[in-house]
Amino acid sequence: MVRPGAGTVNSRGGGAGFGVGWVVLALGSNLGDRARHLEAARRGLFAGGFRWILASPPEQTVPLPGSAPGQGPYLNQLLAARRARLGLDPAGLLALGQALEQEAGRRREAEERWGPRPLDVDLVLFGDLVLDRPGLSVPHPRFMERPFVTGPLLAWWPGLRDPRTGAPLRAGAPV
Ligand code: A4P
Ligand code: MG
Repeated sequence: MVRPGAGTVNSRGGGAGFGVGWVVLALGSNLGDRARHLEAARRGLFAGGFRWILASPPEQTVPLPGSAPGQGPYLNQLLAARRARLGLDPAGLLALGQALEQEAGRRREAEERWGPRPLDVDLVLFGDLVLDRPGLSVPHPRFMERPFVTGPLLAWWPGLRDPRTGAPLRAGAPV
């Protein structure tokens, strides 16, 4: 059984199509005590209404091509919560993630594009919702390209498709 906020568990979410009832966030950190930043984010998200019950093991990843040069490796992790138990809409969830980024010491206005950061919280999927408004696109526009995102998603929901295009996710998709 998963103990939300208290550690990480690699659980299976269910079969094909199961993903529509779930909301998925991706965490990333490559500055400071990365594991501590992720842990604080897990706790803060849960306390803020994102009652996650699935968490992938934190994975060390090299900066994606296009990232600012000279930065260290990331710790990335995925969290998933039941959409029906979520006390937040997509904008509220983005705001919660950004507040936690700030608490971790992130100062977005002083950053270079794709520079190092203590915490990044990305809204990856909100069930099968497709949303494009200024400052918020769901699904996250680049989630299909990132193996550290598609890998855990496929482990939880084999057969999951991109809600935007209907394309099936592929493990080890190109970065
Ligand atoms: N925004 C729009 N949609 C979303 C969404 N679904 N989730 C807006 C989160 N934010 C969303 O994000 C820029 C703007 O995107 C925000 O104002 C928000 O309103 P940001 O967090 O300020 O900056 P960012 O994260 O650097 O920008 P971006 O373009 O979202 O970058 P990504 O795609 O998050 O990639 N390498 C490794 N190994 N691991 C990583 O996690 N992450 C990045 C950043 C680069 N290289 C990486 C990793
Ligand atoms: Mg981001």
